[in-house]
Amino acid sequence: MAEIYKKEIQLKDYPKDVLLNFYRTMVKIRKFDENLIRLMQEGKVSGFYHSGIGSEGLSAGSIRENLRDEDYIYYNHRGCNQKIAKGVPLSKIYGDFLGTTEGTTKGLGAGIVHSADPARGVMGQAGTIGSQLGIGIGTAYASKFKGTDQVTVIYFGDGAASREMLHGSLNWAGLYNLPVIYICENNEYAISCHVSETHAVREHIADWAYGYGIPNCVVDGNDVLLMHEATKEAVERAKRGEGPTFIEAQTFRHRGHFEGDPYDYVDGELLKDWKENKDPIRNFVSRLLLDKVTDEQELKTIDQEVEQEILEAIKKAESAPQPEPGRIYEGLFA
Ligand SMILES: Cc1ncc(C[n+]2csc(CCOP(=O)(O)OP(=O)(O)O)c2C)c(N)n1
Repeated sequence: MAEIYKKEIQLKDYPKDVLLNFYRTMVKIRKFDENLIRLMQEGKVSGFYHSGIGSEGLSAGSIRENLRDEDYIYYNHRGCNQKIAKGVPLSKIYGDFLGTTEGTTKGLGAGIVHSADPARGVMGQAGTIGSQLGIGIGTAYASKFKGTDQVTVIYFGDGAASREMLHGSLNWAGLYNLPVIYICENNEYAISCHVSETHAVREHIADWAYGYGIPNCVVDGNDVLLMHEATKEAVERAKRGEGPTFIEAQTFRHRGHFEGDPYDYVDGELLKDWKENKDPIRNFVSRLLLDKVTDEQELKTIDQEVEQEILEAIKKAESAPQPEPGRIYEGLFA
């Protein structure tokens, strides 16, 4: 059944700029999120927001050094992490939340689940949990049909994995040997239901892939480099024409299901342990400093640069106009 992905990783095997790029991406994701929550508290952004704080390593590691603009991703509803790692400009993501014309949807106010940036391979999500498992098969099939080396990566949660769409998707991917990578962001909870309450699978969610003949593994999703290595192998396999891979990445969310969820169904000590001992950014910093790849001053400079970039992005998004009423008819075919 599913193996736990293990690999001895030496920091010296990576160029310094790549390592710092992983750090910068994770910090960008976290600060984006913190600032969006601030905008919500200031009453500038309304609606549900599903924070991705705690899972930055998973997205930065799998996407940053592995995927090109022409590779496709389907994000999940905690997917600002993935959009940022794929390079969608921050002002465009903020613009979607603020409902201004700077957004990827040019003012339709898409929020987290309906923004898309096809030029960067960000194909969006879908209205219901797990639907992306079905539509992602479309781009994967198209790449195979056209003979390109484009890879499709589909992100989804443990809750989404309990839906039937996963099985139809895996069957097609296995049957047609499609260049698709499944990344299950297993943060243990679907709203307030623990994964053990929603899955009949024997041990790991990745075990299901085994039944469809798809190579699979379970990986520590909070270790940015392990995540990078596991996904890199999957991308190479897909490009060699060897078909799909299923990666179950283990992580935990630091905040409730959505902003406003009291999150009282999780034991306080357990949450404290994830925050203090398994935080992807904190642990990566310790490693970088221990191996003397960088120093605190250099990391602080990156933090300040990212903070500045965030504030400029918010300003750009906020100062863009609201759409004209005619926007609603653009791109409408009926
Ligand atoms: C078909 C469907 N059922 C229920 C919902 C409501 N819903 C939104 S998020 C969510 C939980 C998803 O859990 P998971 O996939 O584990 O992702 P996580 O929130 O843990 O990141 C549910 C049930 C929905 N959007 N679509």
